[in-house]
Amino acid sequence: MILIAVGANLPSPGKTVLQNCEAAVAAVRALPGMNFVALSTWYRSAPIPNSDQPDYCNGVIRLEGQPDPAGLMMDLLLIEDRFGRTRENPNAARTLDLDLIDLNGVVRTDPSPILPHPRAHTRAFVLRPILDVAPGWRHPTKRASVVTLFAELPQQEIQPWAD
Ligand code: PH2
Ligand code: MG
Ligand code: MG
Repeated sequence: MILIAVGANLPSPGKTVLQNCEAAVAAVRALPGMNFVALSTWYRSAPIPNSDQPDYCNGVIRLEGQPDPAGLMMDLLLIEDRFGRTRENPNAARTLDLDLIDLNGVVRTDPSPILPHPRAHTRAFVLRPILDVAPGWRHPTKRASVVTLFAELPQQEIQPWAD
C-alpha cells in the first residue's frame, strides 16, 4: 500500500486551494508504475504550528505498486513545482505539498525520502484522511493502528472542507 498526503493553503493562478488539490490527485494518478485505489474526503484544518496562514486543505491518496522510493519522491517534487510551489522555509504557506507517508511498509532513515514520513503519526490532517482510505493501516514503526494513533492524538481541530 502506498499513501500520499496532499496539502495546500494557497491558490495558484486560475485555481482555488481545493482545485490545486484535485488537480494534484489527477497528476499523481497519471504517474507510471502505480494503480490508484482510493481518495479520501478533503479536510480543512488550521496550520500546524499555529500561525496566521490560511487554513489548509488536506487529503490522502491510496495507491498500489512497487515504485522506487527516490524516483517516486522526485516525481512528487516535480508535480509540486508544476503547481508553482516555492520553498522559502519548511512551514511556509504553499500551493501544493505532496508527502510520501508510507510505501509498502518500507522503513529507512536515509537516503531521502525518510519512510514512513517522520511526522505522519502526530498529525490529524494526515491520520483522519487515512481512516477514509485505509482504516486497517498500521504505522510501520509505531506498531499502532491508524485508529489508535488518531484516537490518542492531542486535540487538533479538523473538519470536512465543504466548499
Ligand atoms: N503541512 C505542513 C505544516 N503544517 N498544517 C496543516 N493543517 N496541514 C498541512 O498540510 C501542513 C500543516 C508542512 O508540510
Ligand atoms: Mg508536508
Ligand atoms: Mg512536503
